Amino acid sequence: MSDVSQSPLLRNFVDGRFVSGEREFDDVNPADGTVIARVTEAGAQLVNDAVIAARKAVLGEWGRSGVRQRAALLYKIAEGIEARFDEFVRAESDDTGKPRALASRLDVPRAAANFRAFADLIKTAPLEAFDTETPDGKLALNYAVRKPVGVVAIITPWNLPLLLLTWKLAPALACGNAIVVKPSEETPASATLLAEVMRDAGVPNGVFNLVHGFGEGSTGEYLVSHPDINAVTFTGESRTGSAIMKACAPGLKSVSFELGGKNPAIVFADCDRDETIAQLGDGIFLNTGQVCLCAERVYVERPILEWFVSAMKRKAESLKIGWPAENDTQLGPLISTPHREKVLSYFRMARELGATIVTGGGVPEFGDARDHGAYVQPTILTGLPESSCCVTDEIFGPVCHVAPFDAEEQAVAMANDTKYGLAASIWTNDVKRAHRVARQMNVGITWVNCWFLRDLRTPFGGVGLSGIGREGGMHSLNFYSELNNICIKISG
Ligand code: NAD
Ligand code: 6OH
Repeated sequence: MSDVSQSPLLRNFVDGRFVSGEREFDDVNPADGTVIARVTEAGAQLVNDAVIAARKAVLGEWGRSGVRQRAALLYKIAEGIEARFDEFVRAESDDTGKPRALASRLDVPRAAANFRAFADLIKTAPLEAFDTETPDGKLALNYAVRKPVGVVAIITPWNLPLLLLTWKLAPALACGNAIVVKPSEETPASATLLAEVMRDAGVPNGVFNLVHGFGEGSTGEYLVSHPDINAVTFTGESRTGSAIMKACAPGLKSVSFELGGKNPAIVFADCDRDETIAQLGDGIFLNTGQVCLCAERVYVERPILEWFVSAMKRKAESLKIGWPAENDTQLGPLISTPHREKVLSYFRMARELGATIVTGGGVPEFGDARDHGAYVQPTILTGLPESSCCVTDEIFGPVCHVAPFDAEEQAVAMANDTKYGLAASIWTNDVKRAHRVARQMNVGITWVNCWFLRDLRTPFGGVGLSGIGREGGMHSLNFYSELNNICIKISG
């Protein structure tokens, strides 16, 4: 056990200063259960201070700042993240247990890329304009100008903490808003480091505020129900999205929700076999399966079912589960032991329902401090009915259920038979079929022969329980700004 009194204290950042909150809670490393930091929780008063500081910033110089000034600031923040790259990697990996190699390849570079992408975009974002013929035969010009929404609340989850926070923060800043962020209570470290980067980059006081704490009955709820918040952007569980929507209803705050998924992959017999196993293997197990886009339902054309199951089993068993800091580690722990308990409860239910556990299904044993961590084995299930909870619920672990199909229409129907609708992937070399099937997917994102291949200009979001709205590129700019249409009569 670590000496908690020696742990660093992660504080809130309000109006340009680091401040303590009311109570403290532990920040735990899920690789071995040690307390790595203490975190000070923002109560209702501090949340209110943060919203007041943000409002002051919007009403002040920042609210009148120009696009070039804001874009320059965003580039500076990107550079600030890169200058402290290793600290971010360590913070992200220690909080989540994800391999440092993964944080170095994905989370931290994407954080910097998010700022650059929206700095580029805001500089070139077009305005809409129309010449309008008037009833008296004259002409009017209609054009829309972009204004900040005001004070934006950002609430983020623990799986890709910095990536998802900056994905929302960068366009919100680009559009001239002031922001109050609440990261997940499980992963407070990278957001705290980001507050230092923001301060050092010269972000004006009150423009970026960070409050730490929990959701219901705590910081998150105080924030989303605060009457002076204009918009709430949230990534997390569908259930939480519904609670947040309720809190936003009285003030009619606008919302953008990126929520859970139970994503299908459809593997046709003509797929490129090695590529499919390599890339869909990531699509099932990356980040220990804790990516909202991961495939938890895999439908395989019957003639290659046996091959697929044994090849994916080999892939799962080849993944090196280890200490996050070791270079060759491919799989870290889950986020926490309570989350592992949830994942293991699905493994137990699968067994009770008569599933075949092709591989995994349990907890690895290390004989060292990792046995106090939240590790779980990568797991493949077969033989469950489509109606079973293991096939309908988002498990959010390194696990998938594999089922056969005989006809394309059957695969499409099974893939779409869900309340979620975030991402689908299709694996085939038949280009006509790829287009045909992709268009039938009832999701926000369809990948063909790839997975999690991102272009930050594209629409990103889900249907059904997977979300409300789209972010990415112009979709983000449209959420984080208000358009004021100006109609000016030109002649007469
Ligand atoms: P979560 O919903 O439990 O928590 C997310 C955030 O919401 C945390 O900061 C939490 O403190 C806060 N929160 C909880 N209750 C709240 C309330 N009543 N009011 C205000 N804030 C509240 O999600 P999680 O467990 O941290 O993350 C995992 C989930 O996120 C999975 O369902 C996953 O699919 C989803 N996710 C979706 C996307 C996407 O883009 N669609 C991306 C990443 C994660
Ligand atoms: C979910 O866990 C991953 C979300 C990814 C993004 O929001 C993104 O922009 O790539």
